[in-house]
Amino acid sequence: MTITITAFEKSPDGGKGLARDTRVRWALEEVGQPYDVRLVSFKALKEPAHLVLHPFGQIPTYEDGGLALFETGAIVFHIATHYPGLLPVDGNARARAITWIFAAINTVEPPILDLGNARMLEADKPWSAERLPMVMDRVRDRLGQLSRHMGSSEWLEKDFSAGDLMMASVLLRARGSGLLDEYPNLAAYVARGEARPAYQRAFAAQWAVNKR
Ligand code: GTB
Repeated sequence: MTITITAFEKSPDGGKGLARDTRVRWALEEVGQPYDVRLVSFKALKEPAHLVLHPFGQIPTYEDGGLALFETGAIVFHIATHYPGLLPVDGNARARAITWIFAAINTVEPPILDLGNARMLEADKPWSAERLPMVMDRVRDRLGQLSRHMGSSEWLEKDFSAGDLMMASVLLRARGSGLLDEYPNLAAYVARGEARPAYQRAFAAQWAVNKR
């Protein structure tokens, strides 16, 4: 049975790879698992056939035989625990890598998402100009902490892991604001992720669907 994921029929980012199917594609490419993609319109996301798979009416979902998953953290964790290549075998190193998956989605992603909303959805509000610097500073707080922690390290732990895949995917969303480039070691870290052949294949696959 081939794994099937869902992705936007037409991603609003026009193929920049920022929609969350890219991180799932990347994980599957890293572990060498072939997959099919079912493209879904915004309308279909909220229809019963999709809501059965994803109660919040979003992409991506992941189906493999009788298993259906949603939430990229859970999907990438599942892929990483099911197939070799994305988590260390040693117990402590494995637990640390898993910790970084959670750190990426629970601690680093929320302020970056808030900034995206502030820039895209709230820009026309009368209070937007007053709020935006505060939202940007919250992102800077997190990026600064991560930047100091990483120093000149290549990856978050010794070897590339699912934790790096999630962290780099989350940080990519901060690039458009210019904030990522304020932290050259983080910008270089993300670029190292993007240079991986598995990421390149994942990006190309979503680009083929969404290019503008
Ligand atoms: N926590 C969930 C997860 O990690 O899986 C969040 C999933 C999610 O937000 N999915 C978005 C979605 O389906 C797509 S990725 N939204 C439709 C809806 O909620 O109705 C978010 C996204 C959208 C657009 C851009 N972009 O244009 O740059 C980037 C990211």
